[in-house]
Amino acid sequence: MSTNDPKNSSGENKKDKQLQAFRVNNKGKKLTTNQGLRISEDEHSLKAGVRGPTLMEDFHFREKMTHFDHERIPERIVHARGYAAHGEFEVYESMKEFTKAGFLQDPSVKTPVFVRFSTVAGSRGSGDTVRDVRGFATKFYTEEGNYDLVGNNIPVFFIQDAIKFPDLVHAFKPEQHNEIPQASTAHDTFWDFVANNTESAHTVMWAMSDRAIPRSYRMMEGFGVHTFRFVNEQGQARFVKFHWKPKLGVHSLVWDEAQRLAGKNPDFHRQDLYEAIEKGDYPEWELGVQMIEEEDEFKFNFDVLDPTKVWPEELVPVKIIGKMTLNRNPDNYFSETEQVAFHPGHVVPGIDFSNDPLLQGRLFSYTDTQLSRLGGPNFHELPINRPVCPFHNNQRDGMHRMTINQGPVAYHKNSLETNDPAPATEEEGGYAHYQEKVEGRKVQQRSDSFKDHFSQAKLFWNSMSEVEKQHIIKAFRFEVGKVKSKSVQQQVVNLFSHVDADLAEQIAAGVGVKVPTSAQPSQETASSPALSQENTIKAPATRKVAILAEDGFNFEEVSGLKDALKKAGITSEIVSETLNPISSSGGQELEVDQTLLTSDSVLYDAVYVAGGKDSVNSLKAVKEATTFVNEAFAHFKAIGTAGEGTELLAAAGVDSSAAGVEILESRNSESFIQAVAQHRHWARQV
Ligand code: HDE
Repeated sequence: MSTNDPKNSSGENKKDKQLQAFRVNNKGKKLTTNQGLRISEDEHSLKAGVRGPTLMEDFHFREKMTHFDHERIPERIVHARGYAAHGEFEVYESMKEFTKAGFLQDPSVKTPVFVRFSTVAGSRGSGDTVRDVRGFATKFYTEEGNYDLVGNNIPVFFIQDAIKFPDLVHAFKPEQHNEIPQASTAHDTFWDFVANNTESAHTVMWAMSDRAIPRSYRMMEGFGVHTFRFVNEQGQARFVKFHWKPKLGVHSLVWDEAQRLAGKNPDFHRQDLYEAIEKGDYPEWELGVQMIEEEDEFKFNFDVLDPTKVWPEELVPVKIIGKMTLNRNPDNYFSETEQVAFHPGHVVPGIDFSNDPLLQGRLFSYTDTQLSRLGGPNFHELPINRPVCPFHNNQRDGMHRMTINQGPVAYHKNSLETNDPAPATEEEGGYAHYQEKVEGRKVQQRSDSFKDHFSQAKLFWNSMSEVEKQHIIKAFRFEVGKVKSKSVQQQVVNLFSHVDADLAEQIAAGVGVKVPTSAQPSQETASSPALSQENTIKAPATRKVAILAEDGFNFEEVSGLKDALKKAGITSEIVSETLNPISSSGGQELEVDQTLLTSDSVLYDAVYVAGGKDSVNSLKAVKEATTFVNEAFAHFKAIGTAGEGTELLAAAGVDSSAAGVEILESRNSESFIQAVAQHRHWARQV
């Protein structure tokens, strides 16, 4: 039994309780300086005469301004734009057979978590819906210390060795000379990197797929990417990969919509997460693990240490072991979301590393970067970063030290404090690194087993539905089409001609270069159905529908629909020309939530046009209303209407017989709800 009892079945969220000690509420309080002195004047600085100069003596002015002058810290070098939430994790059944990790033993224990989602390339103020990998970093506040699972929403990475990370990031960030473009890989340096670093081919396929434009953080998978190790009480180890599977399924935007959203609402993803949690629609993910026995290390046609490879789920099944629920928004963005510091090296007994060279390099980078970002070595004492178990060691002093360590001794070994704090034995919960046998010459080389860069890029391509393939081709044509160098465009096509002939031809045709005659595409014929989003969960819950209505709408129809949507877990908003309440043909009033100017079809999953002659006639006269419906149709969204509403559809150029366009008979909203649940109606595309 460890000294830190892993059981926390009292039901209280220890992290929440710990944070409570740091929360400050100004309600009903008098204004003071940081020294606690009450302030009598906060509008006028101290001056020599009403029109005279400000006096240095005004300590309140000086303190207020000095603090303001230093209120910014460096943004993260990557993953600068992010958003986070608190929650809990519970394991379904004891994982004792595989790992001794305390938080994976007892289903009655709820482990507090803090999860930060992010984009990678953009700076802190950039848009949410850009084409990019998303970060998915989870801090588990376990009783044995913090465990960080610092993952992404794409299961593979662009490079195989950490030494190349600065090069990769320099290539995808805005270009050196003019800091353009922001939060986008559609430029020369990124594609020059890709073309000349073939190991990136597989991950680039993912980045050009719909995975890189998620509908919501709540609808993304998460992956630990690297291979880690589970180690049990007996010291037996297995290779493990981690997966987060969203209960709402994996869904994406379409590219045109994503670009419009970046202007209409750059906070689209953070607002979606914030509002879902405020409403009580707590997002959930199941934690899954893929495990490979140590003796099977060389049994596969990929190297288990290679971070550019997936372990196809059909070969190595994902065992679902627990569930995470995000149920509380942070109190303060800066204190929590900005100051949280993740590190893939924050592990607990029972979880260990593999020799993946990308992971090994990350183990250095994360503490190092916090030193400049958070200003010194004591960032672990910030409330959001503190473990919920006590911590004791001989590390002292440094910028912003907050603990007061008692006694004269800060060294080991000592006799004055009988060697305290003393290392714990493994039985007492002391972390012991897995004793993997390693022998070798010091070399700067890549293993031959890492050199197949195309088979899994082809596997991914083979696994896509026709629609997903079309999206990938378009994404390549967009991104590579923005590249100015013809030579780089040609090199990109040369590279992807090693993946698939049709893909290479389609990119080449789009960007006006030729496919090399010597191209030899990968011969991989396998596919992995788990990789296609077409096979995901489809459900109506937490979707958002706009109901377009004006004076003269049909009250029974709209109120019946609203009730039915609510029952299905769908939020609806009335969108009208102004914010004045609207009255139905029978004289009943209804509050309006948004106007045709403050909202837009890209902010909703589906649109419904209310019936009622006068209402439809008014809507037909407003350009924003027809655009609303037309765009929803172009973005493959469900569209519903009844009665005269079909006239607005016709005015918007919408084919009423197309997939996902539901003309409701006798007020039965079920078919519309089912159409919303489908997420998008790709039959319109093919
Ligand atoms: Fe990171 N990464 N990374 N990364 N990463 C950072 O740490 C780094 C990699 C990931 O919400 C930085 O605190 C190197 C893979 C996430 O706060 C930095 C390498 C994966 C976040 C860093 C990688 C990730 C980061 C920047 C290659 C998925 C945001 C600020 C060896 C498994 C965490 C910071 C948050 C952040 C380094 C590759 C995920 C510079 C050197 C692979 C989710 O330390």
